Amino acid sequence: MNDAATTTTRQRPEHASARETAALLPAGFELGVAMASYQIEGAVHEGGRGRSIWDTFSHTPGAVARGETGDVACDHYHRYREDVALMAELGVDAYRLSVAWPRLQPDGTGPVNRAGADFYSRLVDELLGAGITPVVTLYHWDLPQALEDAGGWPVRDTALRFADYAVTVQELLGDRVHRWITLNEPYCSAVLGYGTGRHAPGVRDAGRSLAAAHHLLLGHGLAVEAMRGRDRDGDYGITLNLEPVSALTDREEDRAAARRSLTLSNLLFTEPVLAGTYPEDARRLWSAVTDFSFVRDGDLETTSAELDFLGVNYYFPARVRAVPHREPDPALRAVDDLGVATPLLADDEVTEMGWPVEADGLRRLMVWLRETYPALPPVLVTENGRACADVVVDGAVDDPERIGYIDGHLRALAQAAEAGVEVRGYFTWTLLDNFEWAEGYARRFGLVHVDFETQARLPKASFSWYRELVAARAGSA
Ligand code: IFM
Repeated sequence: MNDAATTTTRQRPEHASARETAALLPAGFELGVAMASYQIEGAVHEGGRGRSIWDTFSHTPGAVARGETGDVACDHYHRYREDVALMAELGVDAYRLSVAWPRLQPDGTGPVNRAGADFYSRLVDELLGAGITPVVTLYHWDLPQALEDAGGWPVRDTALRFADYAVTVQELLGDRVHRWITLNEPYCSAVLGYGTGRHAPGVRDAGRSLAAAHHLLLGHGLAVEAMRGRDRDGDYGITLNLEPVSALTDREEDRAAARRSLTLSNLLFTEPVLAGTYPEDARRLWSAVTDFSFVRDGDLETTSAELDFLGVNYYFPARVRAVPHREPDPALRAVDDLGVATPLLADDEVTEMGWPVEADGLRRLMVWLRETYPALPPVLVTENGRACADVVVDGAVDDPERIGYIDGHLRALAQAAEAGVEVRGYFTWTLLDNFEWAEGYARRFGLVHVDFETQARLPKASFSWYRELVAARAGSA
């Protein structure tokens, strides 16, 4: 989000003990970890898996830092037992995993690929055997390449294909999995994938990006309706990456810029999902690039299908000021060229991703959600964590910045709960260092260090801290 240089400090941050933080969490609060298929599985040519847009993109010269790919990643496909054992050692209640669509339907449609189905079935059994609840995300960005070749998310048919795939996964795993997340961060799929080209499939087209956003949410709603029709007792949600947005100054132009920024980062997704409408300024903001004719009668009823929970991923706040558009001609503008900037501030603590750290932003975001959407379903924080410049010294990784980050955000969440937001749980991103998309392997978010040469896993200090937190929260420490 920010282009500024990264300056992670190595001082030990002040943080309370895990026990003190655990005591602040609401009763029944769930603690977990999250990972995603392409970032960890590897084995891209095994078990009949089809090609995804991330296989194509990561093999495109210049697309990913150092030309890195997810071909091997953490080799989780072969080492999942070891990884589940790490989760069991951590003591987490739940694991948020994602299913790779091309492992189950290599071309995005048609019969199930048995070897792919068997892999996820074994993984789910392993989790249940360890007393860990699987929370399954159906789409964490690995669209089958065949569907992209047929037009991808800018095309309405992809939403229908997604709903079919969702039911297929439910038929396979629904006897053991009852908690489902349709999409992870449709903002990234639509805006980074089809708008800025930073992510797969690497398209830069504002109109197609907005159509993709709509069809992603349509696919979400169709999937929820179809899955709920099959299992009324399941829990169905979507994960949105959202930002608490504020203007950097009180100047009218900065406040207007903040509103535009809010529309793109939050409202374009929260309004169709939580209110069954589009943000009031969307049509005006992007009138030069689309007439929104991809929105058909009845679609917004579908996108706003009833949810059992809202998944929220939070990493950083947006402090917005007005700047000139990069492209003067509105018809040629990128989807995110809204005349806004989110600069780093002088006293910002900044992660290895270049993102400013603001734990209280999570509280503000939660309160904003509740105030904006009175019928807000219970919230799960489905991702939150920090990339650090971890180093192995004498066989150990000391990562106090990550501990401080997680601790601070959990405390902010406890405050949001006290302010009346129904927050049910928190999944830290992530268990293993993994493939961080366009940034490759150099950005480490894990509680567990991975040596990508040997695949050795080494729990970091944050792993011990999180284990202590989980045990203290469970009252069993
Ligand atoms: O690694 C990603 C994840 O796949 C989606 N949410 C943000 C994380 C950190 O960038």
